[in-house]
Amino acid sequence: MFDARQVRADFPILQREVNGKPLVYLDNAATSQKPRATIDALVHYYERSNANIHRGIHALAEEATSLYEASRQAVAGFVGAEAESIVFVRNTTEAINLVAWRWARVNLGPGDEIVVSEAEHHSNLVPWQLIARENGAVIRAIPIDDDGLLDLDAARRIIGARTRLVALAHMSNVLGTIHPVALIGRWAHDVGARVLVDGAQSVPHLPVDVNDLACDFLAFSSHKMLGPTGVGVLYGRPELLADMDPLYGGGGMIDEVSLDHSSWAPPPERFEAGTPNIADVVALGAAVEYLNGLGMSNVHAHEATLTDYALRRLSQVPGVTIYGPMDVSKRGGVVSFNLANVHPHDVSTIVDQEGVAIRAGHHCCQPLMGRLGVAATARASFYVYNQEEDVDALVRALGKVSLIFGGAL
Ligand code: C6P
Repeated sequence: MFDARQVRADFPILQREVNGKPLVYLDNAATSQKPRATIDALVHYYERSNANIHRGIHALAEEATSLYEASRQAVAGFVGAEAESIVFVRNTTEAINLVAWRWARVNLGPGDEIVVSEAEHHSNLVPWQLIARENGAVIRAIPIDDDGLLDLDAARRIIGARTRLVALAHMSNVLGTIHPVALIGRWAHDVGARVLVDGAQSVPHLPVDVNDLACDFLAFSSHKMLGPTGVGVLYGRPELLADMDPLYGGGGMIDEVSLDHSSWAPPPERFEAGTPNIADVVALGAAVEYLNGLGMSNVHAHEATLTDYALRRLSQVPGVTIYGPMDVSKRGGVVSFNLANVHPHDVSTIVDQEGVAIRAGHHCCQPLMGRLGVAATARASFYVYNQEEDVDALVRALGKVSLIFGGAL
């Protein structure tokens, strides 16, 4: 197990103050902070190796190309995949949209069903709605129960002969629930459907292997896993990617072009038209190495311990409602809560004055908010550099909320 205090020292931003208080960063589900290793890789790339890739044959171009492709190898290894099945895009949202427009739009017709859950992020719902409008597909949602777990009996009933795609978040960005995507994926495969896993919240925090999940597509974002913004990853089963047309046309994605016809390069280049985000992809490779150094099982274990502590401490706050399962074996390090009669934006603003950064809002999950019967929640989310004292700082800051709102709680 690593020492979170030592890890914290690797993150320059965590040494700063906010509102005159030491920064306590608990908004990791939105984006993580970056270790010196990621920042150095970015700076080093621009200072030493900057050139366009897959084009020139001068030394610098070849160096930049091999750094970019080494990062693809590292990312592939991180999720148990081959490099050819890793496509670099901008973020999880773009990865899911790529599958929507170039797989679902082509392969689904009227009445074909796309199964999601009630707890999906808009990025794993709105793209399917757009596609359904085009091709008449139907979206069905697996409900969640009062503990924030997927209703597996309902899932069993909903997944059937009409199901062509099951698209599920591996871990909820609101409830923290880790969904049994491998099990549900097997049910989907049994009826001949494809499986897309939204790994935006799981890949940064748990060991994830596409072979164990047996998924057809996996989407995740660099910026939530210690890497830079502007890079997302789509893993796709090689035979599925090979069957898909590109989303964008241009340089770098073709085999041959004439004035009236073009043929495509094989994946992954087929899906990476134009000059990609080379520097940020290279720095993502450094972030992946950093996480490998910590060990993903250790990352998960650290967050489970911290989440258990947070659930116990937060439960003692007067007027609190915590959403999602209380059993840490069923969840990751995301804890949503509300204080009675206080808007979560007020909670967030007041704790921010104490240097504690949390998120408040609907977290891009409006259908889930409807299911929970709230407009918004406050949310604390943890990562490798957080410690029990960060939870203590949050609980102390919530005490200030109680003082200000006094009788309302
Ligand atoms: N959730 C949060 O604060 P992008 O923005 O494309 O990198 O990731 C989208 C996304 C998709 N799925 C899940 C489960 C997510 O949590 C997110 C991003 C952030 O919860 C920003 S809304």
